[in-house]
Amino acid sequence: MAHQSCFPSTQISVQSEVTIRQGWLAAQGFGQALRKDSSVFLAMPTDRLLCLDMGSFYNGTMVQDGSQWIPQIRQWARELGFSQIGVSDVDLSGAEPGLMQWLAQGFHGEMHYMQTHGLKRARPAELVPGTISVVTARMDYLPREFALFGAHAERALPPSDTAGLVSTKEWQMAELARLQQPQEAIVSLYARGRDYHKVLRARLQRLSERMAQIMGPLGYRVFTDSAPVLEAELAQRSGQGWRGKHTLVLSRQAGSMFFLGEIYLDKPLPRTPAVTAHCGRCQSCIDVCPTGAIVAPYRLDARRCISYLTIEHSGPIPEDVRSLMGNRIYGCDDCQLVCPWNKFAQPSTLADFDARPALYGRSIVELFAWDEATFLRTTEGGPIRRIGYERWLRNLAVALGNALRQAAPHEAHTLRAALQARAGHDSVLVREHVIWALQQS
Ligand code: B12
Ligand code: SF4
Ligand code: SF4
Repeated sequence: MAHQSCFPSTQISVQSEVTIRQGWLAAQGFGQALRKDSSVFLAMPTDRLLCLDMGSFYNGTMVQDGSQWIPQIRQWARELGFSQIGVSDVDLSGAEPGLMQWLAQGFHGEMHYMQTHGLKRARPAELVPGTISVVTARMDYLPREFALFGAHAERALPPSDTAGLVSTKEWQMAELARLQQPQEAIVSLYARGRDYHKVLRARLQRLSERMAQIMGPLGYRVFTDSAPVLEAELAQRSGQGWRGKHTLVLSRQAGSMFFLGEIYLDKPLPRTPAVTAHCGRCQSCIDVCPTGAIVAPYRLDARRCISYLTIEHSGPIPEDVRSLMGNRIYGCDDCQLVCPWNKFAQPSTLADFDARPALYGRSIVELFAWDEATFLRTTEGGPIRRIGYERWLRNLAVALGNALRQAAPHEAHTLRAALQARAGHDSVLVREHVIWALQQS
Protein backbone atom coordinates (compact mmCIF):
# COMPACT_ATOMS: atom_id res chain seq x y z
CA MET A 1 0.00 0.00 0.00
CA ALA A 2 2.79 2.38 0.94
CA HIS A 3 4.44 1.63 -2.35
CA GLN A 4 1.29 2.28 -4.39
CA SER A 5 0.91 5.62 -2.63
CA CYS A 6 4.40 6.60 -3.68
CA PHE A 7 5.90 5.87 -0.26
CA PRO A 8 8.39 3.16 -1.09
CA SER A 9 10.59 1.98 1.76
CA THR A 10 8.28 3.42 4.32
CA GLN A 11 7.24 2.37 7.80
CA ILE A 12 3.51 2.65 8.40
CA SER A 13 1.79 3.12 11.73
CA VAL A 14 -2.00 3.22 12.13
CA GLN A 15 -4.16 4.87 14.74
CA SER A 16 -7.91 5.40 14.75
CA GLU A 17 -8.10 8.46 16.97
CA VAL A 18 -8.26 11.29 14.42
CA THR A 19 -8.28 14.08 16.96
CA ILE A 20 -4.75 13.33 18.07
CA ARG A 21 -2.43 15.93 16.62
CA GLN A 22 0.48 14.81 14.50
CA GLY A 23 2.34 18.04 15.06
CA TRP A 24 5.54 16.50 16.29
CA LEU A 25 6.08 14.55 13.11
CA ALA A 26 5.23 17.50 10.92
CA ALA A 27 7.59 19.71 12.91
CA GLN A 28 10.39 17.24 12.24
CA GLY A 29 9.84 17.69 8.52
CA PHE A 30 9.81 13.99 7.72
CA GLY A 31 6.47 12.83 9.00
CA GLN A 32 3.32 12.48 6.86
CA ALA A 33 -0.26 12.28 8.00
CA LEU A 34 -2.64 10.82 5.44
CA ARG A 35 -6.29 11.03 6.29
CA LYS A 36 -8.37 8.08 5.14
CA ASP A 37 -11.87 7.38 6.50
CA SER A 38 -11.67 7.72 10.27
CA SER A 39 -8.09 6.55 10.61
CA VAL A 40 -4.79 8.29 10.33
CA PHE A 41 -1.90 6.61 8.62
CA LEU A 42 1.49 7.77 9.70
CA ALA A 43 4.35 7.26 7.34
CA MET A 44 8.05 7.76 7.73
CA PRO A 45 10.88 6.73 5.39
CA THR A 46 12.75 3.85 6.98
CA ASP A 47 16.13 5.27 6.04
CA ARG A 48 15.35 8.24 8.25
CA LEU A 49 14.39 5.89 11.04
CA LEU A 50 17.66 4.09 10.70
CA CYS A 51 19.89 7.10 10.56
CA LEU A 52 18.14 8.55 13.60
CA ASP A 53 18.54 5.17 15.34
CA MET A 54 14.83 5.12 16.14
CA GLY A 55 12.21 2.43 16.46
CA SER A 56 8.56 2.52 15.36
CA PHE A 57 6.55 5.70 15.82
CA TYR A 58 3.05 6.43 16.93
CA ASN A 59 1.36 9.76 17.63
CA GLY A 60 4.62 11.57 17.32
CA THR A 61 6.27 9.50 20.04
CA MET A 62 8.76 6.88 19.08
CA VAL A 63 7.49 3.44 20.12
CA GLN A 64 10.77 1.64 20.64
CA ASP A 65 11.29 -2.11 20.83
CA GLY A 66 14.69 -1.65 22.41
CA SER A 67 16.74 -2.87 19.46
CA GLN A 68 18.42 0.52 19.20
CA TRP A 69 20.11 -0.09 22.57
CA ILE A 70 21.54 -3.51 21.82
CA PRO A 71 24.78 -2.44 20.03
CA GLN A 72 25.66 -0.12 22.91
CA ILE A 73 24.86 -2.79 25.52
CA ARG A 74 27.03 -5.29 23.65
CA GLN A 75 29.89 -2.82 23.48
CA TRP A 76 29.76 -2.11 27.22
CA ALA A 77 29.44 -5.83 27.99
CA ARG A 78 32.62 -6.52 25.99
CA GLU A 79 34.45 -3.79 27.86
CA LEU A 80 33.38 -5.45 31.11
CA GLY A 81 34.75 -8.88 30.10
CA PHE A 82 31.58 -10.53 28.78
CA SER A 83 31.85 -12.29 25.45
CA GLN A 84 28.21 -12.56 24.46
CA ILE A 85 24.91 -10.96 25.35
CA GLY A 86 21.50 -12.45 24.64
CA VAL A 87 17.91 -11.61 25.47
CA SER A 88 15.26 -14.10 26.61
CA ASP A 89 11.59 -13.73 27.35
CA VAL A 90 10.28 -14.94 30.69
CA ASP A 91 8.13 -17.89 29.65
CA LEU A 92 10.12 -20.92 30.83
CA SER A 93 7.03 -23.10 31.28
CA GLY A 94 8.52 -25.68 28.90
CA ALA A 95 11.27 -26.38 31.46
CA GLU A 96 8.97 -26.80 34.44
CA PRO A 97 8.13 -30.52 34.01
CA GLY A 98 11.85 -31.42 33.70
CA LEU A 99 12.74 -29.39 36.78
CA MET A 100 9.94 -31.04 38.78
CA GLN A 101 11.02 -34.54 37.64
CA TRP A 102 14.63 -33.83 38.55
CA LEU A 103 13.54 -32.80 42.03
CA ALA A 104 11.06 -35.68 42.36
CA GLN A 105 13.84 -38.17 41.63
CA GLY A 106 15.90 -36.64 44.42
CA PHE A 107 18.73 -35.79 41.99
CA HIS A 108 19.39 -32.57 43.93
CA GLY A 109 20.58 -34.50 46.97
CA GLU A 110 21.32 -32.12 49.85
CA MET A 111 20.89 -28.97 47.74
CA HIS A 112 17.69 -28.06 49.53
CA TYR A 113 17.78 -24.58 48.01
CA MET A 114 16.92 -26.22 44.68
CA GLN A 115 13.62 -27.42 46.15
CA THR A 116 12.79 -24.52 48.45
CA HIS A 117 11.81 -22.13 45.70
CA GLY A 118 10.02 -24.72 43.58
CA LEU A 119 8.72 -23.32 40.32
CA LYS A 120 9.77 -19.76 41.13
CA ARG A 121 13.09 -20.86 39.59
CA ALA A 122 11.33 -21.20 36.24
CA ARG A 123 9.17 -18.07 36.64
CA PRO A 124 11.26 -14.91 36.53
CA ALA A 125 8.25 -12.63 37.02
CA GLU A 126 7.43 -14.38 40.29
CA LEU A 127 10.94 -13.94 41.58
CA VAL A 128 11.11 -10.27 40.55
CA PRO A 129 7.62 -8.88 39.86
CA GLY A 130 7.49 -6.75 36.74
CA THR A 131 10.23 -8.66 34.90
CA ILE A 132 9.44 -8.87 31.20
CA SER A 133 12.81 -9.59 29.64
CA VAL A 134 16.12 -11.09 30.70
CA VAL A 135 19.56 -10.15 29.44
CA THR A 136 21.84 -13.19 29.55
CA ALA A 137 25.61 -12.87 29.62
CA ARG A 138 28.47 -15.25 28.95
CA MET A 139 31.87 -14.87 30.56
CA ASP A 140 34.66 -17.19 29.44
CA TYR A 141 36.80 -18.50 32.28
CA LEU A 142 39.76 -20.44 30.92
CA PRO A 143 42.79 -18.87 32.60
CA ARG A 144 44.51 -16.31 30.35
CA GLU A 145 47.69 -18.40 30.28
CA PHE A 146 45.79 -21.01 28.28
CA ALA A 147 46.15 -18.73 25.28
CA LEU A 148 49.80 -19.84 25.32
CA PHE A 149 48.91 -23.43 24.53
CA GLY A 150 49.68 -24.23 20.90
CA ALA A 151 47.12 -22.23 18.99
CA HIS A 152 47.21 -24.66 16.10
CA ALA A 153 47.91 -27.83 18.03
CA GLU A 154 45.05 -30.24 17.94
CA ARG A 155 45.20 -33.91 18.75
CA ALA A 156 42.89 -36.83 18.42
CA LEU A 157 41.05 -38.16 21.45
CA PRO A 158 40.39 -41.87 21.76
CA PRO A 159 37.68 -42.61 19.22
CA SER A 160 34.76 -42.92 21.62
CA ASP A 161 32.98 -40.30 19.60
CA THR A 162 31.08 -41.86 16.76
CA ALA A 163 30.13 -38.51 15.31
CA GLY A 164 33.69 -37.97 14.16
CA LEU A 165 34.24 -34.83 16.27
CA VAL A 166 37.41 -36.06 17.90
CA SER A 167 40.07 -33.39 17.74
CA THR A 168 40.91 -31.52 20.86
CA LYS A 169 43.23 -28.74 22.01
CA GLU A 170 46.51 -28.97 23.82
CA TRP A 171 45.07 -27.59 27.03
CA GLN A 172 42.42 -30.31 27.08
CA MET A 173 45.08 -32.97 26.61
CA ALA A 174 47.22 -31.40 29.34
CA GLU A 175 44.32 -31.38 31.81
CA LEU A 176 43.38 -34.96 30.94
CA ALA A 177 47.02 -36.00 31.47
CA ARG A 178 47.08 -34.40 34.93
CA LEU A 179 44.18 -36.62 35.94
CA GLN A 180 46.52 -39.56 35.34
CA GLN A 181 49.03 -38.23 37.94
CA PRO A 182 47.45 -39.65 41.12
CA GLN A 183 49.55 -37.54 43.45
CA GLU A 184 48.74 -34.20 41.84
CA ALA A 185 45.80 -32.32 43.36
CA ILE A 186 43.29 -31.26 40.70
CA VAL A 187 41.15 -28.19 41.34
CA SER A 188 38.65 -27.74 38.54
CA LEU A 189 39.39 -25.01 36.06
CA TYR A 190 36.67 -22.62 37.09
CA ALA A 191 37.90 -22.50 40.68
CA ARG A 192 41.60 -21.75 40.31
CA GLY A 193 41.22 -17.98 40.42
CA ARG A 194 38.78 -15.47 41.86
CA ASP A 195 35.24 -16.42 42.81
CA TYR A 196 33.09 -15.95 39.72
CA HIS A 197 30.09 -14.90 41.79
CA LYS A 198 32.01 -11.79 42.81
CA VAL A 199 33.43 -11.11 39.35
CA LEU A 200 30.20 -11.48 37.38
CA ARG A 201 27.94 -9.83 39.92
CA ALA A 202 29.99 -6.63 40.13
CA ARG A 203 30.30 -6.42 36.36
CA LEU A 204 26.61 -7.14 35.69
CA GLN A 205 25.75 -4.41 38.17
CA ARG A 206 27.97 -1.95 36.31
CA LEU A 207 26.43 -2.97 33.01
CA SER A 208 22.91 -2.46 34.41
CA GLU A 209 23.79 0.99 35.71
CA ARG A 210 25.04 2.00 32.28
CA MET A 211 21.92 0.54 30.66
CA ALA A 212 19.73 2.62 32.96
CA GLN A 213 21.48 5.73 31.65
CA ILE A 214 20.21 5.15 28.11
CA MET A 215 17.03 3.18 28.75
CA GLY A 216 15.54 5.62 31.22
CA PRO A 217 13.99 4.58 34.53
CA LEU A 218 14.84 0.92 34.71
CA GLY A 219 13.92 -1.77 37.21
CA TYR A 220 16.61 -4.45 37.22
CA ARG A 221 18.26 -7.17 39.27
CA VAL A 222 21.42 -9.05 38.49
CA PHE A 223 22.09 -12.73 39.15
CA THR A 224 24.81 -15.26 38.76
CA ASP A 225 24.19 -18.55 40.49
CA SER A 226 22.90 -16.47 43.38
CA ALA A 227 19.14 -17.00 43.37
CA PRO A 228 16.44 -19.35 42.08
CA VAL A 229 17.10 -18.70 38.41
CA LEU A 230 17.11 -21.35 35.67
CA GLU A 231 20.27 -19.94 34.16
CA ALA A 232 21.08 -22.59 31.57
CA GLU A 233 17.51 -22.53 30.26
CA LEU A 234 17.54 -18.72 29.88
CA ALA A 235 20.91 -18.95 28.17
CA GLN A 236 19.72 -21.63 25.78
CA ARG A 237 16.57 -19.71 24.89
CA SER A 238 18.54 -16.55 24.18
CA GLY A 239 21.04 -18.17 21.84
CA GLN A 240 24.08 -18.45 24.12
CA GLY A 241 24.34 -22.07 23.01
CA TRP A 242 22.55 -25.40 23.14
CA ARG A 243 22.23 -27.82 26.05
CA GLY A 244 24.88 -30.52 25.89
CA LYS A 245 24.19 -34.07 26.99
CA HIS A 246 26.13 -33.21 30.17
CA THR A 247 23.42 -30.53 30.76
CA LEU A 248 25.76 -27.55 30.41
CA VAL A 249 25.34 -24.86 27.74
CA LEU A 250 27.87 -24.98 24.93
CA SER A 251 28.39 -23.14 21.69
CA ARG A 252 30.33 -23.43 18.47
CA GLN A 253 32.22 -20.23 19.28
CA ALA A 254 33.12 -20.91 22.91
CA GLY A 255 32.62 -24.56 23.88
CA SER A 256 31.26 -24.70 27.43
CA MET A 257 34.03 -23.20 29.57
CA PHE A 258 32.05 -20.12 30.55
CA PHE A 259 29.90 -18.77 33.35
CA LEU A 260 26.43 -17.40 32.94
CA GLY A 261 24.84 -14.32 34.45
CA GLU A 262 21.52 -12.53 33.99
CA ILE A 263 19.87 -9.14 34.32
CA TYR A 264 16.13 -9.25 34.95
CA LEU A 265 14.54 -6.17 33.39
CA ASP A 266 11.17 -4.45 33.55
CA LYS A 267 11.65 -3.07 30.01
CA PRO A 268 11.30 -4.95 26.73
CA LEU A 269 14.26 -5.81 24.58
CA PRO A 270 14.10 -7.79 21.34
CA ARG A 271 14.76 -11.50 21.90
CA THR A 272 17.82 -13.13 20.45
CA PRO A 273 16.96 -16.47 18.87
CA ALA A 274 18.03 -19.90 20.15
CA VAL A 275 20.65 -21.82 18.17
CA THR A 276 20.43 -25.39 16.93
CA ALA A 277 22.05 -28.23 18.89
CA HIS A 278 25.23 -29.89 17.61
CA CYS A 279 25.87 -32.88 19.87
CA GLY A 280 24.74 -35.24 17.17
CA ARG A 281 25.52 -38.85 18.00
CA CYS A 282 28.42 -37.93 20.28
CA GLN A 283 28.12 -39.02 23.90
CA SER A 284 31.73 -38.68 25.05
CA CYS A 285 30.71 -36.75 28.16
CA ILE A 286 28.40 -39.55 29.28
CA ASP A 287 31.02 -42.24 28.61
CA VAL A 288 33.86 -40.46 30.42
CA CYS A 289 32.03 -39.46 33.60
CA PRO A 290 33.97 -41.30 36.31
CA THR A 291 30.93 -41.86 38.54
CA GLY A 292 28.18 -42.38 35.97
CA ALA A 293 26.44 -39.20 37.14
CA ILE A 294 24.97 -38.45 33.69
CA VAL A 295 22.35 -41.15 33.97
CA ALA A 296 20.89 -40.40 30.52
CA PRO A 297 21.42 -37.61 27.99
CA TYR A 298 20.47 -34.29 29.69
CA ARG A 299 19.81 -35.98 33.05
CA LEU A 300 22.31 -35.45 35.81
CA ASP A 301 22.05 -37.17 39.17
CA ALA A 302 23.93 -34.58 41.20
CA ARG A 303 24.36 -37.02 44.08
CA ARG A 304 26.87 -38.95 41.97
CA CYS A 305 28.60 -35.91 40.45
CA ILE A 306 32.10 -35.21 41.80
CA SER A 307 31.38 -31.51 41.62
CA TYR A 308 28.48 -31.99 44.02
CA LEU A 309 30.35 -34.42 46.27
CA THR A 310 33.41 -32.20 46.70
CA ILE A 311 31.60 -28.83 46.92
CA GLU A 312 27.94 -29.05 47.89
CA HIS A 313 27.84 -32.18 50.01
CA SER A 314 28.69 -31.58 53.66
CA GLY A 315 28.84 -35.07 55.21
CA PRO A 316 30.84 -38.20 54.55
CA ILE A 317 31.38 -39.00 50.88
CA PRO A 318 29.63 -42.30 50.07
CA GLU A 319 32.26 -45.03 50.08
CA ASP A 320 31.26 -46.50 46.73
CA VAL A 321 32.21 -43.30 44.88
CA ARG A 322 35.40 -42.42 46.78
CA SER A 323 37.64 -44.63 44.69
CA LEU A 324 36.11 -43.19 41.50
CA MET A 325 37.02 -39.62 42.42
CA GLY A 326 40.74 -40.08 41.75
CA ASN A 327 42.70 -36.89 42.40
CA ARG A 328 39.80 -34.44 41.86
CA ILE A 329 39.74 -32.43 45.07
CA TYR A 330 37.40 -29.58 44.13
CA GLY A 331 34.87 -29.78 41.29
CA CYS A 332 35.30 -31.82 38.14
CA ASP A 333 35.86 -31.02 34.47
CA ASP A 334 35.97 -34.45 32.83
CA CYS A 335 32.72 -34.16 30.88
CA GLN A 336 33.95 -30.86 29.44
CA LEU A 337 37.54 -31.94 28.79
CA VAL A 338 36.42 -34.61 26.33
CA CYS A 339 33.86 -32.44 24.59
CA PRO A 340 35.01 -31.82 21.02
CA TRP A 341 33.47 -28.36 21.01
CA ASN A 342 35.79 -27.21 23.76
CA LYS A 343 38.57 -26.86 21.26
CA PHE A 344 36.76 -23.57 20.64
CA ALA A 345 36.74 -22.56 24.32
CA GLN A 346 38.07 -19.03 24.79
CA PRO A 347 40.58 -17.84 27.37
CA SER A 348 39.27 -15.16 29.69
CA THR A 349 40.22 -11.55 29.07
CA LEU A 350 40.35 -10.94 32.83
CA ALA A 351 43.20 -11.50 35.27
CA ASP A 352 40.59 -12.60 37.86
CA PHE A 353 40.57 -16.15 36.51
CA ASP A 354 44.34 -16.58 36.36
CA ALA A 355 45.24 -19.75 38.25
CA ARG A 356 46.67 -19.08 41.69
CA PRO A 357 50.06 -20.82 41.86
CA ALA A 358 49.16 -22.56 45.14
CA LEU A 359 46.19 -24.29 43.47
CA TYR A 360 47.77 -25.53 40.29
CA GLY A 361 50.37 -28.26 39.75
CA ARG A 362 50.70 -28.98 43.50
CA SER A 363 50.83 -32.33 45.20
CA ILE A 364 48.03 -33.63 47.40
CA VAL A 365 50.51 -34.12 50.22
CA GLU A 366 51.51 -30.46 50.09
CA LEU A 367 47.91 -29.17 50.21
CA PHE A 368 46.97 -31.64 52.96
CA ALA A 369 49.73 -30.16 55.13
CA TRP A 370 48.22 -26.64 55.07
CA ASP A 371 46.95 -25.41 58.40
CA GLU A 372 43.62 -23.59 58.51
CA ALA A 373 45.24 -20.14 58.37
CA THR A 374 47.05 -21.11 55.14
CA PHE A 375 43.81 -22.49 53.70
CA LEU A 376 41.94 -19.27 54.47
CA ARG A 377 44.72 -17.02 53.20
CA THR A 378 45.24 -18.95 49.96
CA THR A 379 41.58 -19.26 49.10
CA GLU A 380 40.59 -15.70 50.02
CA GLY A 381 38.32 -14.24 47.33
CA GLY A 382 38.14 -17.62 45.59
CA PRO A 383 35.23 -20.07 45.42
CA ILE A 384 37.00 -22.82 47.38
CA ARG A 385 36.84 -20.87 50.60
CA ARG A 386 33.15 -21.48 51.08
CA ILE A 387 33.54 -25.23 51.54
CA GLY A 388 35.68 -24.59 54.64
CA TYR A 389 38.78 -26.27 55.94
CA GLU A 390 37.09 -29.46 57.15
CA ARG A 391 35.62 -30.41 53.75
CA TRP A 392 38.90 -29.41 52.13
CA LEU A 393 40.74 -31.97 54.26
CA ARG A 394 37.99 -34.54 53.64
CA ASN A 395 38.40 -34.19 49.87
CA LEU A 396 42.19 -34.38 50.08
CA ALA A 397 42.02 -37.48 52.28
CA VAL A 398 39.97 -39.25 49.60
CA ALA A 399 42.53 -38.26 46.94
CA LEU A 400 45.36 -39.46 49.19
CA GLY A 401 43.64 -42.83 49.59
CA ASN A 402 43.27 -43.12 45.83
CA ALA A 403 46.94 -42.21 45.32
CA LEU A 404 48.03 -44.71 47.96
CA ARG A 405 46.28 -47.54 46.16
CA GLN A 406 48.50 -46.96 43.10
CA ALA A 407 51.69 -45.78 44.78
CA ALA A 408 55.12 -47.39 44.51
CA PRO A 409 56.51 -48.50 47.92
CA HIS A 410 58.80 -45.46 48.32
CA GLU A 411 55.93 -43.06 47.51
CA ALA A 412 53.47 -44.90 49.74
CA HIS A 413 55.58 -44.06 52.77
CA THR A 414 55.18 -40.30 52.19
CA LEU A 415 51.44 -40.61 51.57
CA ARG A 416 50.91 -42.71 54.71
CA ALA A 417 52.93 -40.29 56.81
CA ALA A 418 50.78 -37.37 55.60
CA LEU A 419 47.60 -39.24 56.49
CA GLN A 420 48.87 -40.39 59.87
CA ALA A 421 49.66 -36.79 60.79
CA ARG A 422 45.91 -36.10 60.56
CA ALA A 423 44.69 -39.31 62.17
CA GLY A 424 43.94 -37.51 65.42
CA HIS A 425 42.23 -34.49 63.81
CA ASP A 426 39.46 -32.83 65.85
CA SER A 427 36.87 -33.47 63.14
CA VAL A 428 35.16 -36.87 63.06
CA LEU A 429 34.55 -36.33 59.36
CA VAL A 430 38.25 -35.84 58.62
CA ARG A 431 39.31 -38.74 60.87
CA GLU A 432 36.89 -41.15 59.21
CA HIS A 433 38.16 -40.27 55.71
CA VAL A 434 41.78 -40.55 56.87
CA ILE A 435 41.11 -44.05 58.22
CA TRP A 436 39.48 -45.05 54.94
CA ALA A 437 42.45 -43.64 53.02
CA LEU A 438 44.99 -45.53 55.11
CA GLN A 439 43.10 -48.73 54.40
CA GLN A 440 43.71 -48.26 50.66
CA SER A 441 47.38 -49.26 50.87
C1 B12 B 1 22.67 -27.07 40.96
C2 B12 B 1 23.86 -26.77 40.06
C3 B12 B 1 24.85 -27.73 39.95
C4 B12 B 1 24.68 -29.14 40.49
C5 B12 B 1 23.73 -29.93 39.55
C6 B12 B 1 24.02 -29.69 38.06
C7 B12 B 1 22.82 -29.87 37.14
N1 B12 B 1 23.10 -30.20 35.91
O1 B12 B 1 21.70 -29.68 37.54
C8 B12 B 1 26.15 -29.63 40.54
C9 B12 B 1 26.72 -29.32 41.90
C10 B12 B 1 26.36 -31.10 40.24
C11 B12 B 1 26.80 -28.71 39.52
C12 B12 B 1 27.98 -29.02 38.86
C13 B12 B 1 28.58 -28.18 37.92
N2 B12 B 1 28.23 -26.93 37.61
CO1 B12 B 1 26.59 -26.09 38.27
N3 B12 B 1 24.99 -25.19 38.68
C14 B12 B 1 23.95 -25.55 39.36
C15 B12 B 1 22.89 -24.44 39.35
C16 B12 B 1 22.95 -23.70 40.68
C17 B12 B 1 21.45 -24.90 39.08
C18 B12 B 1 21.31 -25.87 37.89
C19 B12 B 1 19.89 -26.39 37.81
O2 B12 B 1 18.96 -25.61 37.72
N4 B12 B 1 19.69 -27.70 37.89
C20 B12 B 1 18.37 -28.26 37.94
C21 B12 B 1 18.11 -29.22 36.79
C22 B12 B 1 16.64 -29.61 36.79
O3 B12 B 1 18.32 -28.51 35.62
P1 B12 B 1 18.83 -29.16 34.24
O4 B12 B 1 19.95 -30.11 34.46
O5 B12 B 1 19.10 -27.97 33.45
O6 B12 B 1 17.58 -29.98 33.74
C23 B12 B 1 16.79 -29.66 32.63
C24 B12 B 1 16.73 -30.79 31.62
O7 B12 B 1 17.97 -31.44 31.48
C25 B12 B 1 15.61 -31.67 32.07
N5 B12 B 1 15.85 -32.74 33.08
C26 B12 B 1 16.86 -32.82 33.98
N6 B12 B 1 16.74 -33.91 34.73
C27 B12 B 1 15.64 -34.57 34.34
C28 B12 B 1 15.07 -35.77 34.76
C29 B12 B 1 13.93 -36.25 34.14
C30 B12 B 1 13.36 -37.54 34.59
C31 B12 B 1 13.33 -35.48 33.08
C32 B12 B 1 12.13 -35.96 32.41
C33 B12 B 1 13.90 -34.27 32.66
C34 B12 B 1 15.06 -33.82 33.28
O8 B12 B 1 14.71 -30.75 32.63
C35 B12 B 1 15.38 -29.59 33.15
C36 B12 B 1 14.63 -28.36 32.75
O9 B12 B 1 14.69 -28.14 31.37
C37 B12 B 1 23.41 -23.55 38.14
C38 B12 B 1 23.20 -22.05 38.34
C39 B12 B 1 21.74 -21.69 38.16
N7 B12 B 1 21.19 -20.93 39.09
O10 B12 B 1 21.14 -22.10 37.20
C40 B12 B 1 24.92 -23.90 38.07
C41 B12 B 1 25.56 -24.01 36.69
C42 B12 B 1 24.65 -24.85 35.83
N8 B12 B 1 26.78 -24.76 36.96
C43 B12 B 1 27.79 -24.41 36.25
C44 B12 B 1 29.06 -25.06 36.26
C45 B12 B 1 30.22 -24.32 35.61
C46 B12 B 1 29.21 -26.33 36.86
C47 B12 B 1 30.41 -27.26 36.76
C48 B12 B 1 31.10 -27.28 35.40
C49 B12 B 1 31.44 -26.89 37.87
C50 B12 B 1 32.63 -27.81 37.98
N9 B12 B 1 33.65 -27.71 37.13
O11 B12 B 1 32.69 -28.63 38.87
C51 B12 B 1 29.77 -28.64 37.11
C52 B12 B 1 29.29 -29.39 35.85
C53 B12 B 1 28.50 -30.62 36.12
C54 B12 B 1 27.47 -30.89 35.03
N10 B12 B 1 27.76 -31.81 34.13
O12 B12 B 1 26.41 -30.26 35.03
C55 B12 B 1 27.44 -23.26 35.30
C56 B12 B 1 27.26 -23.79 33.89
C57 B12 B 1 27.70 -22.85 32.77
C58 B12 B 1 27.43 -23.49 31.43
N11 B12 B 1 28.35 -23.36 30.50
O13 B12 B 1 26.43 -24.09 31.20
C59 B12 B 1 26.10 -22.72 35.98
C60 B12 B 1 25.08 -22.14 35.00
C61 B12 B 1 26.55 -21.63 36.98
C62 B12 B 1 26.90 -20.31 36.31
N12 B12 B 1 26.24 -19.22 36.70
O14 B12 B 1 27.73 -20.20 35.46
N13 B12 B 1 26.06 -27.59 39.32
S1 SF4 C 1 31.44 -32.94 36.44
FE1 SF4 C 1 32.54 -34.92 36.51
S2 SF4 C 1 31.29 -36.23 37.82
FE2 SF4 C 1 30.02 -34.47 37.25
S3 SF4 C 1 28.92 -35.13 35.43
FE3 SF4 C 1 30.78 -34.15 34.69
S4 SF4 C 1 32.26 -35.81 34.50
FE4 SF4 C 1 30.59 -36.59 35.75
S1 SF4 D 1 30.80 -34.36 24.74
FE1 SF4 D 1 30.01 -32.36 24.05
S2 SF4 D 1 29.27 -32.72 21.93
FE2 SF4 D 1 29.53 -34.73 22.91
S3 SF4 D 1 27.48 -35.17 23.74
FE3 SF4 D 1 28.66 -34.23 25.39
S4 SF4 D 1 28.15 -32.06 25.26
FE4 SF4 D 1 27.52 -32.99 23.30
